[in-house]
Amino acid sequence: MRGRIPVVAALAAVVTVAGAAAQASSARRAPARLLVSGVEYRIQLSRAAVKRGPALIQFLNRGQDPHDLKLRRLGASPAGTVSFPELRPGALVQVGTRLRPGRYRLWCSLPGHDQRGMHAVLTVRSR
Ligand SMILES: [Cu+2]
Repeated sequence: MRGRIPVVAALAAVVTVAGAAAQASSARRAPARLLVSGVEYRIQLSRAAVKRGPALIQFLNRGQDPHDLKLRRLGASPAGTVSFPELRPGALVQVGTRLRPGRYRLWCSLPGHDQRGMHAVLTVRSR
């Protein structure tokens, strides 16, 4: 058993982990939505590009092993990394964040997974 209980939800339900910042501005601007699917050993995005600003990102583990997800703008410091919890197979989590224009790298940080192909790049448009 793990000491930490990840915030996960069944496929039918969604939990927002860190939506406060996104919600504050979503009254002015509807959030971008993105579904990120992880499987051994690939990361698939529902769309290659989203608009800047508030974003709701769902991470779904479609694989047979646990996976997690990290998201960071290219050139940003590690402190700017958005972390999704490690998910069991079939689990889904939703995280609210704000995206600045640029290119973002997404990857699974479990040992060896990034090197085996679990990474992708997302473009965030300025408008
Ligand atoms: Cu993984």
